Amino acid sequence: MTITAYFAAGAERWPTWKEPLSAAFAEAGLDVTLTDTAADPAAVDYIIYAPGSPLQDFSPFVNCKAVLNIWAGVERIVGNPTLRIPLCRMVDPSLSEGMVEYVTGHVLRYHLDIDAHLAGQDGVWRHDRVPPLAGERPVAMLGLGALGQACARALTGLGFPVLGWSRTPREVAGVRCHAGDDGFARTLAEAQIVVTLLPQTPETENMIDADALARLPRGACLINPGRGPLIDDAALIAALDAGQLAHATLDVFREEPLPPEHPFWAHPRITVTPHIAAETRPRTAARVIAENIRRGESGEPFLHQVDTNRGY
Ligand code: NDP
Ligand code: OXD
Repeated sequence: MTITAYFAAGAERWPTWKEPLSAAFAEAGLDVTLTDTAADPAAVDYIIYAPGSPLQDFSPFVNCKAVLNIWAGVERIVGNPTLRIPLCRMVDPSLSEGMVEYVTGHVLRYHLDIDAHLAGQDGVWRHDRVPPLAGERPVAMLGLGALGQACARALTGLGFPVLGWSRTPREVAGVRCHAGDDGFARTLAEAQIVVTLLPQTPETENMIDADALARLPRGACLINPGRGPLIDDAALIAALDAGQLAHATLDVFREEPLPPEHPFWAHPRITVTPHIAAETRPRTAARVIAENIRRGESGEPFLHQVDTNRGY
């Protein structure tokens, strides 16, 4: 019997996703009718979804078996009261690769003091110190999920001592892992560079507040590719202005696009990137969607199913 998959991830994405999805369904041996309209919601077996989609009322999709999100983050759908079927988030190799490149790139930028060298092309030969090696530069990874672990592995591979922090205790080879409130304080106390790869949930909102920033060694740097609300914006600016924090690289914001008048743009010690740390690439992500449909059809558990109580 034909399976119906409704692409509700935005009209602008349909042209680039249609072909990779069809190819992935064929590769998986699935007979899927892929459509970008749902004239008969009761006929839809799976919804392919993205935050910001016009689809907000899931109640007419009475036979739908799962909503398959093409983003890793689910904060804009997880609390939807009409969503009473499994929700799966995106975990795919390209997302992880992109995040690893973004995080290692910005960690190395801070570690090597690249900004100072770019700014110092003035004829002065400043050979006044031996720069530290990676092994002398502890990095904290807040969040040890799919992306946090991939980044932690890449950084340990480069020789950085990595401290990891998660909600539940985790073990990651080569990473000093902590959990809970006490673990948070211990992780921050040593970190010269902090990377936030936590989901946005009621528990993580404003996790990087004045108190957390004060726990860092003076002059630490922050990289946030997680979500904007993880950070208390005013506390961040105050910590930068006071020199407690040396620099911040921010990829995600409470409001996106970040409004032109937002103080982050003009701050001399903030780098803004436009939510590009890790993009979902249709070619690889389509295979994850196909695999989840195959699982749904054969009664196997879905991959990457969101725990709606936990919020991620
Ligand atoms: P995962 O769900 O795999 O991992 C989340 C991690 O955060 C887990 O280790 C989890 O702990 C930890 N965590 C959650 N809540 C808490 C808490 N209250 N206290 C401490 N730790 C907590 O997510 P991913 O790694 O796949 O993605 C992380 C986030 O990255 C996404 O939610 C999204 O917001 C963001 N993202 C950003 C992109 C960009 O381009 N900027 C692209 C893709 C994702 P535990 O291990 O115990 O469950
Ligand atoms: C995601 C993102 O959640 O792009 O996938 O932020």
